Amino acid sequence: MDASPPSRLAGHALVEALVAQGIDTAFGVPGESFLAALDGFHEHRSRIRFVACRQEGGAAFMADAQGKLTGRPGICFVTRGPGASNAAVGLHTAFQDSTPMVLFIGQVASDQRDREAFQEVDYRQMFGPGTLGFAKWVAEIQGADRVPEYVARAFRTALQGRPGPVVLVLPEDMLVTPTSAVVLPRVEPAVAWPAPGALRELRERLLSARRPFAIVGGSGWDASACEAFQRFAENWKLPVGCAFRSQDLFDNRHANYAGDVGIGINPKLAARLAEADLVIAVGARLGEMTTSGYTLLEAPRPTQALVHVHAGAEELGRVYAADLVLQASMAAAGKALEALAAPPELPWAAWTDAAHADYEANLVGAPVEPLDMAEVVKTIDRLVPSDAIFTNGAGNFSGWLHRYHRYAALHQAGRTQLAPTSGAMGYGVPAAVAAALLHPGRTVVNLAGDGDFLMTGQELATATAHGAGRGAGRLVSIVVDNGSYGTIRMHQEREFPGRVSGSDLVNPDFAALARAYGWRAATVAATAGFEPAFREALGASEPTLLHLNLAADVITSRTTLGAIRRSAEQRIAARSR
Ligand SMILES: Cc1ncc(C[n+]2csc(CCOP(=O)(O)OP(=O)(O)O)c2C)c(N)n1
Repeated sequence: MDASPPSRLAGHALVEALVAQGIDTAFGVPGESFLAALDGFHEHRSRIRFVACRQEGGAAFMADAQGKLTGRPGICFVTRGPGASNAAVGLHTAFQDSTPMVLFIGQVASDQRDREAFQEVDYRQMFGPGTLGFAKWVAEIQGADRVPEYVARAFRTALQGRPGPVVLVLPEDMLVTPTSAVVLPRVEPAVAWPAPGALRELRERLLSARRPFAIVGGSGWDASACEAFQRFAENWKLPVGCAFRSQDLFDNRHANYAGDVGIGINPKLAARLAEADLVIAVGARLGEMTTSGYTLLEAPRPTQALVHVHAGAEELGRVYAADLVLQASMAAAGKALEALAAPPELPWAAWTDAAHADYEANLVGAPVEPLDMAEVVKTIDRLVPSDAIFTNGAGNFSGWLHRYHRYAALHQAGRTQLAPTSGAMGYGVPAAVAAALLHPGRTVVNLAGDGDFLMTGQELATATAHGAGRGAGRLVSIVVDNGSYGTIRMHQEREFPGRVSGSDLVNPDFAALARAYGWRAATVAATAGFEPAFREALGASEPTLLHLNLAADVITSRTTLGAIRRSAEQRIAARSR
């Protein structure tokens, strides 16, 4: 038995418990509701740092990025009602992305509960698992002596099965109560292995397939799992597509890579997937964005035979009536799949080669003047180290990154893509700041829209305050300014052509704004100006914002607003004839 530590405040024990779980960084915005926990961070400051952010939405996005980068739960501390409300966006993002996270929320003292005391909210109602959108588990720590128990369970719940966020509520009086409770050891999630019978059946299905296709996605991957999955794909010469915003789970330069199965999918890839006779989805939830609104794989019963491999039993059969389900953690899935013996000749070799050729061909787009976003992304790709981390929030601008950037795989470089499958605007800046703080030696590039950027742009101040982007690595945020909530404008032009409503933006001078936060900055209006500006950013020892002016008409990497409007007008005219 461990000897009991001397009595200390529960807030201190809480921070000790985080250290025991291997956490060295927590993000948050302070509140008077958890002063004793903040004091715990002070007490243990040589082992764990508290990164104070400028808005809880930014802090929660940073914790999500931490969860994605480390594979351990990201940690976020916020105060009662207002703080928790702001943090909700990060919680929702972590839920949809299956990112392990623990959000700690300060709560009113126990003897004030249920009076609608100052900032009081019932978080079990607000975020409870019943909402199916915010948290896997919401609990209030019931007494100082039980801090270790709740923290360990929170970590296990966040990591095990389908990973996700957990909320732990901290009554103020609990945090200031002394306790001698011993913290519990580091939690390692249970590993689920696929059943041998199911693996045999998967092999038989592969042997009788003619046009198989593998989709990799979701969370819970580590380097060895990714490597093992790659060997499985090589052994069986499978074309591999990455689920929406999971593009770093497979080497984008690999001969089996077929492209990303997400928004703005390569039409040839969509056609190939529709033609496949067997889809093997590993780790992906197969959400709306990956399935093009449940059409590429028709819900609930796809036309293709479907093998679904997922760590969470509750995900298997939830949307798709798959032909075969395998419940497995990604590490175990990788090992089991790579051990499946493949025949020497596979009838679909040409199909896989063609899939990769389609991907390569999709890297070439029509040139655009004066600013060609494809060239911008390719320039970045050429100049940054292969382990550079790319972050983005939501908006059409991200389509250029997803189409033209060739992500390195997790097993080659660690995670290189931080992007919200929830489509949360504002994710990219905080994720980039978190990545730069957690990996000071790696280069971090954020691509943001003008709308997207200003949702959380205040976190440039957090970067400055905590020295992000001042190590060996570089931190660059690129704002694609088209004076518009362009994505919404695009949908408007398609549905209500010519009737712009609520989607025009009047922007600040982004370069001046960045300088005010202590960043370097430059504005680029034409393709030729980008490379020198980006090279300068890579040479600088401070973070840099590059402000790019893009005509609103250049709405995606495939079409223009004008073309969308014209085809909508023709459609409407044809209907009224
Ligand atoms: C937090 C949040 N609010 C609203 C939306 C709806 N939405 C999706 S894309 C978009 C516009 C994005 O604009 P911008 O960042 O300028 O990028 P663009 O589409 O112009 O490239 C909006 C408002 C969202 N996804 N997330």
